[in-house]
Amino acid sequence: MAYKFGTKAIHAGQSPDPSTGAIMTPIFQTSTFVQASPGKHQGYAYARGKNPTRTALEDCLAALENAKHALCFSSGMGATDAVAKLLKPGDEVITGNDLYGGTYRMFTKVFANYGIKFHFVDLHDAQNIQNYINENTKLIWVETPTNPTMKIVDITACAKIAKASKITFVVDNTFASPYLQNPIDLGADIVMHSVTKYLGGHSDVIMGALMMNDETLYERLAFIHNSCGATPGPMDSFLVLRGIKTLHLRMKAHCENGKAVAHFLRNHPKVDKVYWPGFEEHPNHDIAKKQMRDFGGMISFTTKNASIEDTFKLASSFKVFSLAESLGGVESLINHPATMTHASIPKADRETAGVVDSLLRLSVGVEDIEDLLEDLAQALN
Ligand code: P1T
Repeated sequence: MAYKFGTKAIHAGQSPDPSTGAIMTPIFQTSTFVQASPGKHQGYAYARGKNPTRTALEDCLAALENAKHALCFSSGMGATDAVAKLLKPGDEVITGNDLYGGTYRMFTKVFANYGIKFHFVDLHDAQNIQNYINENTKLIWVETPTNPTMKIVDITACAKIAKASKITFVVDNTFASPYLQNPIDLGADIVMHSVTKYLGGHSDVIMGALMMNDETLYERLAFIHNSCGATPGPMDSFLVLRGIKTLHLRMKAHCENGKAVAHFLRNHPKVDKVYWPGFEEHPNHDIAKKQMRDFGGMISFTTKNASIEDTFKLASSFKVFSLAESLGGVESLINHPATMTHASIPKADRETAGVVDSLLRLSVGVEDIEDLLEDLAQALN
């Protein structure tokens, strides 16, 4: 039977522990598993490769993204690193020009040194990709909504282009979460998540994940996963399994609060631009409406005539929102992308993507909306 999202979030991959009946998957805090004779074991040999707590989480994550397989990594960057390791010198990658700063840094400062070429392209019109495809193109990497200006990329259109040229197509689905968007259903080959964010949901774990259907791709990535070893421990796997049980409830609240905050900001006299995919005038809003179920709780905004000093002052004047990197937790956060999450991107490239010094990014949490709006009002006053 195909269960709905909330039921999968609570149950997928998990059944009562056969030895005790414990309803929660135990934390298998062990590095190794005893073998009856060499190679004769119950599916688990050494915990870098496989651990039962992690297996339960991987099965749950695969179910949430309507995928056959999932692999969990010790961070989102660990997951991205594994995908990049599918490439070899001479290969080319097409990606967006508005990306999480850490992804940009890994592509330009690590993998470019191994002879891999990256094209950072405006993906407002997915057809733009066509201009950069040649026989060396092996990967298309897309974030949507993008971090931090919430640009929307047409997943179905990218998938068609990728398929026609036999290019592996990856979607970083961190900002949407599987509750709002399922890229594999729209033709993506791999979905990547910073599990640290909405999936974990409680700002207490760093983790990443990849989900996919194709068996060969899964085997190649599972080989890299085990060989290179960026695999998470059982305690973190347990915390995420527990966090995911309320993903659907949290996401509903993030979307509701996000909508209220976005409208509040748009109507505030000191606010200049507001980036939130739910606005009709937001670029590619019609595509967001097609490929997402709601618009989420991530919002960026600029204030009128603000210097960087004014922006720093504003960022530090909140009482409920905390000034911190990261997003997707129950608590509301504010971030200054230009000097925090996106500091590794050269200023000119950053500014082309809209990441100007006066831009602030909000991860709207699930606190009472009246308190969030009051906090915004007092800070902007
Ligand atoms: O932090 P980590 O779990 O390694 O995930 C990296 C990552 C990948 N993709 C996206 C879209 C991300 O936003 C991130 C991490 N981002 C932040 C820490 C941030 O505050 O934007």
